[in-house]
Amino acid sequence: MARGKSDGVRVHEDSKEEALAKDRSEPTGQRLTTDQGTGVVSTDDSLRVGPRGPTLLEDFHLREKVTRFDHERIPERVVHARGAGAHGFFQVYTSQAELTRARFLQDPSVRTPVFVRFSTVVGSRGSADTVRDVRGFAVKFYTEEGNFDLVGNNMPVFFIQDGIKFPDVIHAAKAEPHHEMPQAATAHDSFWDFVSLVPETMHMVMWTMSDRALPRSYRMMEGFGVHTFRFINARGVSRFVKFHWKPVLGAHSLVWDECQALAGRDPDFHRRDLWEAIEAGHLPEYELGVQVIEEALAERLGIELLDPTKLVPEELVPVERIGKLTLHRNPTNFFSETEQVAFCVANVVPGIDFTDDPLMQARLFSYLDTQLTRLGGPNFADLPINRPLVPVHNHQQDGFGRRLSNAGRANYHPNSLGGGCPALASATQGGFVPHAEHVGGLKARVRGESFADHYSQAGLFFRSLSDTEQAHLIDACRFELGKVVTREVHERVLGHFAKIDGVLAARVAEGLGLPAPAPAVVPSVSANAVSPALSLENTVKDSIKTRRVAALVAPGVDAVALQGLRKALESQGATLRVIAGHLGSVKDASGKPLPVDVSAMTTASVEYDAVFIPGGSASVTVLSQDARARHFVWEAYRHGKALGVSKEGVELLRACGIPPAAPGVVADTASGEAKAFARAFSEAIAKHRHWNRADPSGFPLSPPQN
Ligand code: HDE
Repeated sequence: MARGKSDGVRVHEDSKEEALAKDRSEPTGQRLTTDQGTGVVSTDDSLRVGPRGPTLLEDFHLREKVTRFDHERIPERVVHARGAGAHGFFQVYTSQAELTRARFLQDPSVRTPVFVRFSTVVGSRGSADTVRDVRGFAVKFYTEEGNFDLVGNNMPVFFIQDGIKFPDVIHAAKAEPHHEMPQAATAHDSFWDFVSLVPETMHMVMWTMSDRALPRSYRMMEGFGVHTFRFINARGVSRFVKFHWKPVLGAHSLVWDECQALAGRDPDFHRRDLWEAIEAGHLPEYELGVQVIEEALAERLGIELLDPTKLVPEELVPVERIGKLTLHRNPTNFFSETEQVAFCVANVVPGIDFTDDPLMQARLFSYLDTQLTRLGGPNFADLPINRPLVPVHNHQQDGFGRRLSNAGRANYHPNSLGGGCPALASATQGGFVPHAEHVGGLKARVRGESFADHYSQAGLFFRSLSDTEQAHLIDACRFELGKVVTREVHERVLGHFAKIDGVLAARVAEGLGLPAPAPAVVPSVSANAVSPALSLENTVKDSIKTRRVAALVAPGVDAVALQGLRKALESQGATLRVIAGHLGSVKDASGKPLPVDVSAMTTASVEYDAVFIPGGSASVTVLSQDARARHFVWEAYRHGKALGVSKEGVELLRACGIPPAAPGVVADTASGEAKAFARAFSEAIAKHRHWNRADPSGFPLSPPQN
């Protein structure tokens, strides 16, 4: 429970820390024991008869050790199997009492502890992070009124409108059942066969083919509750609400070519990025945003709020930022926390309620159900990571893995033998009272007419993207469909694309060697509308915090300029890594050793946000003759990254065929004014990518010929 602290801030969070601390063990001064607590004198040799004789069954330590090992694995999540988690806290900016009675949204001095798990959807637990996929963004708030789980994604819409189709879309998206290929990818026949037959998927297909499916970092992606929820205030007034997470660092993406290289070079790219940022004290932050819609206005919006394939454009209903989530601690143990955390859409607190969105309704059932298998029975809520902070009192009992002991003999309600305990909680005592609403109608397997428009928001999304983003999306469709061998699937998909946008359809068709389909006119309320908020071009681009800069060096490098730049970048929260042909150190221009951070052998430009080429003619001559160094620079250039070059460094640019005046290339040849150079380079890095380079798509693929 919340309690006072000397600094006047109520830190509800501390009690979760204490609860978890009980389950953590400090390794110092401990002795090895069995699970029964018996001391172990040797764990290297089993108990045997003579030095070369048989092993004895009586060796209880051997049997226990191997048995426990045999049973370490649990089933991975059927979707979202691969994830990374972190602890943090949430604080509301001002009381939201007018909108909701949820207690964690009332008092800005209360820090509510949270656990967040980010994930990919399609791949197995051991798959790569940088695949083209939706990302899960699941937040468990341990509030004073019980747990609230906001189990969202990094895209605001979903593939299907009704949960009954979830097994179908997931079966189609995951590896094909006969040979279990491909891993963690939708670039195969069964996925595109399904979407070509189910047009409601088209809006989400646009999102998954866009750069949103390739986040630069979990710290740099938006989150969405997807469904329409309700906020209920203390007077019982209900309003519709859509939840958003807005990353303070802005939403930024990788490019597909980079993602594919990273999947091999560092399959843990996102997991590592999250872990290292938190360890370095660069705490990931996201603002909680809400779009609030009065019930009376809902119909006038012209958007079916119960349809999870639709979003509400921010320009129509602004996103109000009401609080901030900060991730401040990495898990102590991946399995106990990140793997065993069990989110459930049905975990809500008074003041937040559901709607009749048919996708949400199925989710209310599915999450609890899946944990019964995944976590081995009904007692998963007792696990430390899932346990609410508030005391739990009820008559649920027994079952596999029960950790708690129910006290007394009265395990039923009502009872007199137990003094009537636990008594029911009224609304004023924290009891959850479902929002009362009239429902009625014909019992039938039907879908409303208001769910019938599958193309206008797909078109809105496509039209709202910048030219570069559209080019990336078209390339993504060409790539994915290029892996599909069934020609009829191509044709059916193009038929849908023609209803979304004529240029999209024509350009994808060209990539598939098919004629452009005839433009199809689809009646739409928003035929020419755009929503600038949907384009990543319009995100926050004002910081280089946590950006990674590679500095390429060889003997004779100008270390003074390099150290000066390092200081300037680090003072803004970025890091600079010195990369050379070998580890250890290289001699700089004055003969002093310059420590090397990374061997060129083990890294590549895709692991960095920007590249710096310091001066020093001997160093630059060596690098210009080194194909690997040239490839490093050229690859960063074609991925749109900022390049900083000092003095003679420009020769390496020339060796790569890169014009020193190209956008995002900051050359410091003349003045040598270190501060001005650092400022200009930082500004170029903060822009994230520079697409207006040589090739119109911003993405020339062929390296220069020497
Ligand atoms: Fe999930 N989803 N889902 N989902 N989902 C699961 O629950 C399901 C949907 C989401 O980090 C499973 O514990 C159904 C939408 C996230 O642990 C499972 C339907 C959105 C996570 C399940 C949906 C999500 C899950 C698998 C359609 C965005 C990972 C393991 C009716 C709003 C949570 C588990 C974590 C996980 C079912 C659709 C997000 C099987 C039936 C829409 C972020 O219960």
